[in-house]
Amino acid sequence: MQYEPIAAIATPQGTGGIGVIRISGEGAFAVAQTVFRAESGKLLAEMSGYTASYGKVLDAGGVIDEAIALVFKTPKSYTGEDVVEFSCHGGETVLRRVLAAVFQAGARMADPGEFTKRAFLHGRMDLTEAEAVMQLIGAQNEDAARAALAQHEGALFYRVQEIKGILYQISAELAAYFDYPDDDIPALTPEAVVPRLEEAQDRLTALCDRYESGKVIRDGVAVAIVGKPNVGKSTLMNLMLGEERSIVTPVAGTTRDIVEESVWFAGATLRLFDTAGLRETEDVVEQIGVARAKEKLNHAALIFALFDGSRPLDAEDEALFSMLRGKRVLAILTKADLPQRCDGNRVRAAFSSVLSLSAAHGTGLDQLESGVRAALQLDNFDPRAAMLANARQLDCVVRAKAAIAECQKALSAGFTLDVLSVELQAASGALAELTGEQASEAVIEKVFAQFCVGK
Ligand SMILES: Nc1nc2c(ncn2[C@@H]2O[C@H](COP(=O)(O)OP(=O)(O)O)[C@@H](O)[C@H]2O)c(=O)[nH]1
Ligand SMILES: [Mg+2]
Repeated sequence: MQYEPIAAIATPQGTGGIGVIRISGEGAFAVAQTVFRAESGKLLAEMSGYTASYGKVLDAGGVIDEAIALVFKTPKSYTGEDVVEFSCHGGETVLRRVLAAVFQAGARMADPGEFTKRAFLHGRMDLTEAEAVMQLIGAQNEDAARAALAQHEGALFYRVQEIKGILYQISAELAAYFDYPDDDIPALTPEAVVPRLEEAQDRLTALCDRYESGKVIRDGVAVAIVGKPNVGKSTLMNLMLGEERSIVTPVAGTTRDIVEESVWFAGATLRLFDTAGLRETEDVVEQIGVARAKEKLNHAALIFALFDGSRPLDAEDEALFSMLRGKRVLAILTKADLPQRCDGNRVRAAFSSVLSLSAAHGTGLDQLESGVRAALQLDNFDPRAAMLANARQLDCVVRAKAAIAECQKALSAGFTLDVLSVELQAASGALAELTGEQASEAVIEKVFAQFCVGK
C-alpha cells in the first residue's frame, strides 16, 4: 500500500549546482509525468527502477528548467513507494517553480520527516534507524557521523531485538508451562530464569552506560572553568581556543561576565565557559558575574577547578572544595612554570583527578587532554557500537530495566514464576516502543516532527 503523493525540495535552501525535488507515493509517476518531458520521449512509468532520464520540466506557462529525472519503483526506494527525483538547477526560484508545478499536478507538500516516516511505516527501517538519519545529517564531527551511520544500519535495533528475544523466550516458556500444565513441558525453574534476566539487564545497563559518552560526542559538552580570581582561568581558556578571547590582566576581577566559546579538544566539542573568579566582592557587576559562575557550576557536565600553583591555598580555594563536592571535576594546578607553593596533596585529597599545567607556556595540555578523555569516558568510545541516540530511547530502556528489576526482585523474594508475566510484558513493550514496533501514533509523530522538510 502506498500513501498519497507528497513532494518537497530535498536539498538545502540557498543556491547550489543542483537542487533535488523528491516526489513519493501512489501516483508519483503520473504527478511527475505531468511536469516532465523526456528528451527520449520515454514515459517515467515505463522506465525501470534506478534509471535516469534527461528532459525538461514545464508548467502551464512553458519550460521552467532542464532536469534529470531519477526513477525508483516500489518497494525499492528510500520510502518504499514509487519515487521520482528531479535533479534541477540549484537556484531557489527555479526549485520553487518546479515544486509549485508538482503541487499543481497533484502532490501535496511533505511534512517534516515525512519521507523517512513513510520508510518507517513501510518497514524499510525501524524507529531507531529512522532517528539515526537525522543524526547523520546533523553530525558535527566524524565520530558522531560514524555512530549515526552504525545506528542507521541497525546496530541498536539488532541489539534491542536480541534483548527482546531473551524476554520473549522467557514469556513463551512461562506461558507454555502455565497454560498447558498437562503436556510434557519440562518444569521451568527460577534458577533457569534468573541468569537470563540478568543477561538482559546487563545488556540494557551497557546501553545506558554508553549513553552519556555518545551524547558528548554528538552534542558536545559544557565545561565550566572556575576558581578564585587570578588563578589563570582566562589564560587557560585562551590557550585552548588558540586566540585571545578572554581579557587577561594581573588585576583580580577582570572577567566579570561569562565568556563562552566552543573548541574541539580531546576528541569532543567542549563548550568552554570562562567565569568570573569566585570571591566575595563589593563590586555590583562582579557580584552578578560570581552568581552566574556559581550557576554554571550546576549546569556544566565537567568542571575545570583551577588553583594557583604558585601560591598557598587560601580560604577562597577551600570554599571551592566544598562547593564542588559530588561534581565531575578536573582539578588543575596552574602556573607550573613558577615555583610551586600550593599544597598539591590537599588538592589531591579533595579531588580524584588533579593535574598541573602552565597556560602561559602551554605545557601540560597533554595531561589535560587525557584528563578530559577519562572524565568523559571517551577512550572506550566505539562509534560502531549499539548506542542510544536520544532521551526517548533512553527512557524506553530505563522503563524496560525497571520492569526487569521488578522480576528479579520478585524471584529473589521467593515468589513463583507466574508473577513475572506482567512485568516481562512491560519490559518487552518498552523495548518494542523503542524500535517503533509498538509505538503510539503520538510517539511516532513526535519523532518525525523533529526532522527537516525534504528528509
Ligand atoms: N607565570 C604564569 N602566569 C600566568 C599563567 N596563567 C596566567 N598567568 C597570569 O596570571 C594573571 C591572571 O591570569 P588570568 O588568566 O586573567 O586569571 P583569571 O582571573 O583566573 O582569569 C595574569 O597576569 C596572567 O598573565 C601561567 O601559566 N604562568
Ligand atoms: Mg578571567
